[in-house]
Amino acid sequence: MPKPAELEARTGKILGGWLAPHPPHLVYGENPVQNEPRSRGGWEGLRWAYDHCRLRIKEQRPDVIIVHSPHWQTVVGHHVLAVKHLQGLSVDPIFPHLFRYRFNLEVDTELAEAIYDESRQCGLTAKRMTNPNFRVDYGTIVSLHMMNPAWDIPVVAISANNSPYFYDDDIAQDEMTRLGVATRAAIEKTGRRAVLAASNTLSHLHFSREPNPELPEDMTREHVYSQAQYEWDMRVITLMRSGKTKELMAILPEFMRETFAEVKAGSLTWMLSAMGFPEIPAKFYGYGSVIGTGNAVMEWDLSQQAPGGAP
Ligand code: 2X7
Ligand code: FE2
Repeated sequence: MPKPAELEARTGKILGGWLAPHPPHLVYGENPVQNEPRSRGGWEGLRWAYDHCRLRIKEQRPDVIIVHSPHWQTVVGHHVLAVKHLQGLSVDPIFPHLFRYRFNLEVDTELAEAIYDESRQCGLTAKRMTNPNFRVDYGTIVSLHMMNPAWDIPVVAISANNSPYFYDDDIAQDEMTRLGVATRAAIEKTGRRAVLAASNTLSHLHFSREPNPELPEDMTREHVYSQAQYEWDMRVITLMRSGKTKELMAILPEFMRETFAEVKAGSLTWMLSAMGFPEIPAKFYGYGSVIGTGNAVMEWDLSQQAPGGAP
């Protein structure tokens, strides 16, 4: 019979979740060795907001970071990265002059397999991504790099199934809710201490041209797309900051319609569902526009909760 302490040690747990936006501009502004283009900086308000996440990850030392990315779009089912080691060059198709990143990452394949199994048990169409030459999308890489630039913690990446763009919001977000439940079950069964990342921008209308092609990081030209988009972002962030998760979920469809919010891809819904839609205030670390879009770095800290969810 395992002792209670051993059982406790084996019970997985979600330590927290992050709204972790992925404009490639953030990595470009950081000038890491992995990214070829060089910059003079830029978007510091958002980049430095990620310092809080880096610190938390150093303190918490999770076993794994799990990210759901809108830029790994899959038409049939929810795919899970299930190759132990992946490396290659990832290029942003819209901003190749800002993002050409040499990635080199370790995947927690046991957890990936468990997410796949649990997803199927939840009635979802799911697939393991086992191509060893797979080119990881920039959304996954930017969020993970900004959260943990040392890349010394294994990761799992989950695709954004395109259902939100084919079906009514209710049906599609229900898929993401079930994916969240499956993810949580997999974490608990494999005994992982996991941090989650919803790789999402908020309001998503953006300038159709770079304001200064000579200097993309020209911060005199960066601003919110419109007052209306900004006010929507603040409304949504206010609900997150006050722990009004039910109200947040209720206005998401309108938010998506009014601002083309990238949360439509399902990453935020997946993450909140995995965390049991916690009615706790999310911590706000920074907001900034990138080519007009609205982005916030925020944390739902569950580290004080017992395994199973109760605080
Ligand atoms: O993918 C993105 C994004 N979500 C927001 C802003 C700029 C570029 O890429
Ligand atoms: Fe995006």
